[in-house]
Amino acid sequence: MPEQITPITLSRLEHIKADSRFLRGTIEEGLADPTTGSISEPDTKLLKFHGSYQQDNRDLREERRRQKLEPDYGFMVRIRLPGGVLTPQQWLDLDRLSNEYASSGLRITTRQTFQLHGVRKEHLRDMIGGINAAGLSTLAACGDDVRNVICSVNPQLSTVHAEIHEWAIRIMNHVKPQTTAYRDLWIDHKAGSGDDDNEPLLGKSYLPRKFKFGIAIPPYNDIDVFAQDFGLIAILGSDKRLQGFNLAPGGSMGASAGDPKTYPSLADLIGFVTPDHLLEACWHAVAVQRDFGDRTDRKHARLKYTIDDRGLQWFHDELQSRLSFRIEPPRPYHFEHNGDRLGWIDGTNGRWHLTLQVPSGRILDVEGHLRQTGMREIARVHKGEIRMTCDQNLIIANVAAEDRAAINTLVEQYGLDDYKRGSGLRLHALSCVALPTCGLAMAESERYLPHILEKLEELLDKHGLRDEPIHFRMSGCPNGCSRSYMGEIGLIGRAVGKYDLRLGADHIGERLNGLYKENVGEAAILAALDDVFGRFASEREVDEHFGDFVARSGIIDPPKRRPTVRY
Ligand code: SRM
Ligand code: SF4
Repeated sequence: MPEQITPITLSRLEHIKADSRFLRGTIEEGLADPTTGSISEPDTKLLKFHGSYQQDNRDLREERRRQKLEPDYGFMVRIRLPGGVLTPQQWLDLDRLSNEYASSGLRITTRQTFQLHGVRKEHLRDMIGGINAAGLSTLAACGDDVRNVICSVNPQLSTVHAEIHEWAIRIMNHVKPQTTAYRDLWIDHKAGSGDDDNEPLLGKSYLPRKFKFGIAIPPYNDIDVFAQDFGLIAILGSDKRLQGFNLAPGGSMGASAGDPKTYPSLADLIGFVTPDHLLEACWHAVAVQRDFGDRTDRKHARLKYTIDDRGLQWFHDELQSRLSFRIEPPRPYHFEHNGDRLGWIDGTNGRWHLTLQVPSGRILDVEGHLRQTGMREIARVHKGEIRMTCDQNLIIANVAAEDRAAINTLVEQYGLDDYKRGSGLRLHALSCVALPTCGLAMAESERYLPHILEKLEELLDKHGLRDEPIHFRMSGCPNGCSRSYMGEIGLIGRAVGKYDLRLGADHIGERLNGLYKENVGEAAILAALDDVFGRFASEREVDEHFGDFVARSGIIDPPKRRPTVRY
């Protein structure tokens, strides 16, 4: 009997990618078509690799449908910014581009970079071309490729931070797409044939799904290293010099509502590599996923599923078999927390760094609050750089002592000193974009945050918990873009006005939260938290964090901690 071979049914996107002539498709023609504000559906998939999503204003959908108008199309443009560092001039360039071509200012993302929303099709080239003219890029900010490589923003250890930032850039450059389509389309304004293109790592079908690297510098897990497809933990010696990196594959948050085959997961440790081996390890980690990731079902295509299906040991051995060196056992490290340290910090280089809290990362002038103008004025006088954090905040970094007063004046003048106000929970709150731009949103997030924070602060005041630094993360759907499964309190949108209330993640990014109330509205959320806050206030142990209390007291039985190897 001949052996039966089961044909593999590739997902439709695999065909679109493979036939795209290295991400060209018919984007050039679509941009030139003046009869619509949109591009074709296959091209919208390819456009993501170029750093842009076609969206439409969901607030206007119904009205435009009634008026028989096409949806109010606009494009979101995301910048690739490994390690999240801008010069003041680059800030001013982005600020100008946002005013000329975007609708809602600059939006700092949970991966240390920017999105600009509402760019019209006819301005997409001006926007992406302008970003490139500023010395930045959008290539691989979205799509089935290696996304923006993030790293710890740790001004206190500025020499190590600078070194790690360099590694983030090096990894990004080592694994990014090589297609000439990006230059052809956005800089030279032509389609190009792609005949001479080659993608030595990604191949012509690119990756099965997105792939995320992030580097943490203990004791601060300010990037949520275990939420990365491939987390890297910088290991420093007693002399504070970099020895190498622990490797932590298999994290990611995304899940689909009602589909138990999809779930958030934290990474586990498989070993340690020295700096000279890092790029080789990263390249082959991507290659393993390229070769073994599921190309038939996009909901099952992240590295976590490849690892869960085949085993962590299998992944280690497969990676090892491709490397020219031995992966060493993981080395000890210790994390203390996974949030930003707000306010002024004295750096080791004699310079000062000011971390500003930016609610939902939105830099926009609104009535009574001129954040965008304020940041523009700061960028005009600032001589250091501006760093973005994975908590959607920003750092005015490398300020000379004599320049602090001028920065302080502007911060106060434009009300950018949110970090001095508000509860501990407010200062540790993240929310994803959600409505009206996100096509996947099931509920509000960024727009709902101010309201729910006020309500939660009333409860915190009632229980004497105003200054308690509770990590609160909200997302408008189960994809978890605010890493909401890692909030000590997580709200995850399920329908308009309805959220899953999740509790019990730890304070250092090593344990996910668990479901407490499913698909509930605001009244039920507040009633539940009133009760749990009350118990926390009266029953907590000394210095016990909210998430740990909830887990210890049995209010919730959250998932096990990661990594499974403990130090
Ligand atoms: Fe995300 C899809 C926004 C970080 C998991 N994410 C989206 C899209 C593009 C919606 C879409 O596919 O149509 C959202 C655009 C909204 C809009 O209108 O702008 C979107 N994600 C964001 C941002 C802007 C949230 C924010 O408020 O800051 C973050 C941009 C990061 C960046 O600069 O690259 C963002 N997304 C994340 C993170 C957090 C992280 O990476 O640390 C996650 C969880 C980690 C992970 O990857 O699982 C995340 N986003 C997702 C998923 C779930 C993926 C999955 O494997 O299940 C989707 C849906 C998808 O890809 O199909 C998604
Ligand atoms: Fe959109 Fe969902 Fe991500 Fe929020 S979590 S930005 S609603 S995909």
